[in-house]
Amino acid sequence: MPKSCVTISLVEAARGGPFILWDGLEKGCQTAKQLGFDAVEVFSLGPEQVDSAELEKLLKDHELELAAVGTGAGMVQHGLSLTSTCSEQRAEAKEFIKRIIDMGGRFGAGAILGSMQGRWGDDLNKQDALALLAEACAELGEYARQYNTPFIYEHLNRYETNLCNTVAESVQFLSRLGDDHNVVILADLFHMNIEEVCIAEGIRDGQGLIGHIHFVDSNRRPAGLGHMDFDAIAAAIKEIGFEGYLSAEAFPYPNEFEAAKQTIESYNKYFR
Ligand code: LER
Ligand code: MN
Repeated sequence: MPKSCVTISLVEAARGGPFILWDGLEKGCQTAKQLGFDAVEVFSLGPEQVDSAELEKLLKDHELELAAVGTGAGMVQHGLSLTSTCSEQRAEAKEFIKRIIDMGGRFGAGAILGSMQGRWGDDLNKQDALALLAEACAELGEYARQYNTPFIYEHLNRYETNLCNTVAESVQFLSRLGDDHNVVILADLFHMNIEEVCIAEGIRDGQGLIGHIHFVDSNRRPAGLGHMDFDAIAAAIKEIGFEGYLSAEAFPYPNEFEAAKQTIESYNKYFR
């Protein structure tokens, strides 16, 4: 059965972004526990912002797992991209992500590559950009193996990247890495609502490769507050045997607590 998860953002600069809980790790873990979530996903500025001992205690005290950790601050705060045309910048981007893999790894959580994948254009054509991205994903997947966690690749909608926009494109992209890579796909339902012909079909396209899901409605509000057909989506998620996390990456609408509550109610309705 898929597990439930809620996002906690520690990045003030990302205020207004699609994360549910914004009031620190302790308060976030309390709310997650109170509502019965299995796990939290943490979006931080980087490893130095998270005190591992504190996080370990909070997870233990609240009986929560760490589902995944985001790397987006590498782009938002530091402008780092794995497809930069500057090799030093690419190396810096990889190092930043490796430190986040280390941070999540000790809790069994994979790191998510979203906005740090960058985009092609200007001096970089699509094929060369995808080759750079493939090389980086292969290396970061290998690096993550030491923690027995996958590296998590998230394709985004066309307004956020022009590399991969659909599950099928991500599946094709990962085939460049051979059969023995350690990279899984993150299917974010919000991006899929923009890009897929049929969201349920898109989920089926990723059978065996989807390792994480951003559980959210069509308008980035919590699941159930938009026009997604969650009956069909949940059926596809069950059909592919997905047992990872359905992680709520949504606006804190109408407020943080109600957004988390709405999410767990939808999770219980469709997956329990
Ligand atoms: C942003 O739209 C998003 O979905 C994040 O999970 C990726 O950085
Ligand atoms: Mn997402």
